Amino acid sequence: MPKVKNQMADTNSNEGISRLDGQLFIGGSFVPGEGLRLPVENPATGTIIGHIAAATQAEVNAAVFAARKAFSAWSRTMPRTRADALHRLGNLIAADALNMAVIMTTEQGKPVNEAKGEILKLAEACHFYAEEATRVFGEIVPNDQPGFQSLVMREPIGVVAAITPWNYPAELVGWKLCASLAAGCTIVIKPAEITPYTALAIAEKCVEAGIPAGVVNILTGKGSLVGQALVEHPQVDKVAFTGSSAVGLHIQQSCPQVKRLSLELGGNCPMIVTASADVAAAVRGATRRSFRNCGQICIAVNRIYVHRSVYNDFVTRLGVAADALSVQNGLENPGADLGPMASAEPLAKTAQHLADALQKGARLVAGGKAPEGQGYANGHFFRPTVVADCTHAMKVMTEETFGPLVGVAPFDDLSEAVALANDTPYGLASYVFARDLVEVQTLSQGLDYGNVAINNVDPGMMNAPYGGRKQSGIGYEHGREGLLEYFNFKHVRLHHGVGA
Ligand code: TAP
Repeated sequence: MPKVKNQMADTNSNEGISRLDGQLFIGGSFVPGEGLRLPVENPATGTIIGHIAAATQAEVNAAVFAARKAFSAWSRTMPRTRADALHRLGNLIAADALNMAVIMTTEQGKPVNEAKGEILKLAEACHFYAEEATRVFGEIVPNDQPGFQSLVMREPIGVVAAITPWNYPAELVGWKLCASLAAGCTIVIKPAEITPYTALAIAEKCVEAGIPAGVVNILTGKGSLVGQALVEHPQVDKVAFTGSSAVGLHIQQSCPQVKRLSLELGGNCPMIVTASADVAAAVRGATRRSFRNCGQICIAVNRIYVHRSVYNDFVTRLGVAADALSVQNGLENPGADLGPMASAEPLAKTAQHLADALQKGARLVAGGKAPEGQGYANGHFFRPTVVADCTHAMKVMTEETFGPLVGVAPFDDLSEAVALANDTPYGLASYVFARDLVEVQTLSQGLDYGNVAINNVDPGMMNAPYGGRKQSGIGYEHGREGLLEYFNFKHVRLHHGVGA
């Protein structure tokens, strides 16, 4: 029974998971959930690593009640006190980054080194929002009558429900958690069903950091039940959602009360490589941003438009670079380039988009199948794949694949490239490789995206707003703008009579 053997190995390698198994975090305590148990898989081996508790409606109510109760005190703590708590949380997370990374790799698949990098970025987010907490200012607004003064103040919204996907199980929880805590909000988090343990491990750090009971709560279970119950809960004041555009739209349409929503949704991100580009740099950028985390990232490069003068050179080099990437079990090989995909679902979609492209005339340049060998037999592995000579009749160019597949097509003039890049309902991130200043300016103005990265492939940084347009969402994370999503304005118009 090799499966059982594997299962033991997985469990032994990760005590953290058995400690958190079946737990919910409500009102400052870990409690065994009362609902059904749902299995969680290691995507590299196909073995079951544990079971989460599907939170019941009573547990949803208890978590929201705990957050509501904690809000009255937490919202009134001094910003410096909240900042200190966030700094402590960041330090504790950084100090335990490797153990937390192993938990993440076991449930999500990304190699341990990459998972550790994500944990450290979460720690960075804690410190960033800690500092921002002390810099939330109001305004004094000129009045049109003497003797009046108008103050515009910022007050925390209240109880936040955070609903998050599985591709970045620490950062996407953490951005919402840190912004909520900095603003003085309290939070109930519903992580993705397939990556619950990283979120529960973050809750352990909240306890160690001395964050008061009820300020942070974690509920596990299915999005359609537990997530939906939070969306519909009358005591939830804001929903902070990251996930697919389809579920984001459903949340917007099914929310029965007026409440604040921020929606960070899907992408279908283009890269444009012009005639003036540094082709080697463009190939490095495309390789990183198409295949990192197996392409399971909302800002992954899905489609690349290359000027015809450098097209063949670019395609050949990208194929070589993709073939050079290692795909391995990320627990056993912490430094692998790619691990398995997180589950069978995105793997099936990748295979489907590839078949669609090939059937419509695309040329396979690299990858196209799972790696061969016994070590890959039970996991969700796929080689990084490049298809060339693509058109917009193909799904790879028009839909989000969310897998290690990228399509490439040639263009002749810049306006054609901009039109192709903008030919999508999405507007999250776009990429440009060009050295000619006029080309750079034309493209940065013409691309209808919330983020444009030029001669690099890292559009997100903590200091700048990060968000999409069109079907990619509403609202921002990161930067001052990300924090202000967690505040209401209050206008206080005071008649003092002086000078009247
Ligand atoms: P989804 O299927 O949309 O799931 C996201 C979260 O929503 C999960 O926790 C899910 O729970 C929950 N959910 C599902 N149905 C729900 C409902 N009716 N009410 C409330 N919550 C519900 O996305 P995914 O497959 O996990 O993630 C991939 C998608 O996320 C991609 O489209 C990607 O582009 C997008 N994404 C966007 C960003 C940004 S910043 N824009 C970042 C990362 C990912 P279950 O897990 O239990 O289904």
